[in-house]
Amino acid sequence: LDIEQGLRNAVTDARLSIFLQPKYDLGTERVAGYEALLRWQDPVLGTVSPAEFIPVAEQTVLGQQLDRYVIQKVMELINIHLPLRQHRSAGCLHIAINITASHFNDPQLTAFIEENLQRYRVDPRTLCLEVTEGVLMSDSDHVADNLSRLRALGIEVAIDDFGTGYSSLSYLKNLPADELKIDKSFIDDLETPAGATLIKAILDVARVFHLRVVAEGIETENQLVLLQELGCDYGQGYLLGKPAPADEVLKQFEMTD
Ligand code: G
Ligand code: G
Ligand code: MN
Ligand code: NA
Repeated sequence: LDIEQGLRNAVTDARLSIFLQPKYDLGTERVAGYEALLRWQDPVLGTVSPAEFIPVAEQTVLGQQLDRYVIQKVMELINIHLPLRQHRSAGCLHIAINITASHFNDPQLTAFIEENLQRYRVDPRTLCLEVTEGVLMSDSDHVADNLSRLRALGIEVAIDDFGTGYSSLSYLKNLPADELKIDKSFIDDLETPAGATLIKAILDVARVFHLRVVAEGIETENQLVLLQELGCDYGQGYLLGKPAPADEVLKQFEMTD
């Protein structure tokens, strides 16, 4: 049984689940939103990490199916668990979804998202789509069209794994994005002088281009304090919260309505 066949079965047998990891506002130390992370529990293969199966899926039509599965599931979760007032006004909880690079080239992506926004009565401002640098640098018309239509709806776009791709700083100018997520590898180096300087430089550049910054993979108290001192907007990482099953995470919001 290989990953591809296993994944095909998983999609049809609903053995995939959505976990959510909190994103904290480092100024207020409050949860600003969550990132949806796919988990696959297979009876034969055990727990398979998306780091293993996303690259395999991306080679086939499964990549698109997985993205659509996550998009639909997340909207359903918001519909079920988040009180409407939580996703009616800007500045409320954001839920981020990772979108595979190839899927952004799908001319039907925006229409699919719009259908689900309507079906599940989700305010588009609740959603953020995470894409890698390569997507935003693509010269495909479909990519540009999806990006501008999605952002016109009020959906935010975040650049995931920032710093690990092309990273020519000139491309940040006029970039159709709202947020930049600094890859964990840079946060790991934060306690070295060169590492701290690099983060400072990224924060400066982001400010010039009006991009909010998220530090990924914060694992120690010292990293957190340093990032707060540098004025980094948001943070994610095991220190602040590990990914947990979406239903468990979102239960708290139902209660407060
Ligand atoms: O959650 P974890 O650290 O195991 O994720 C590993 C990788 O898989 C990360 O690069 C993450 O962005 C990616 N990933 C997790 N969930 C999804 C998803 O729902 N869709 C896509 N396209 N990638 C995901
Ligand atoms: O590529 P992307 O940034 O979407 O991947 C996020 C991945 O990083 C997820 O698989 C998530 O489980 C993982 N992750 C989140 N926080 C931490 C952390 O503090 N340490 C480590 N090692 N992984 C983390
Ligand atoms: Mn991500
Ligand atoms: Na990332």
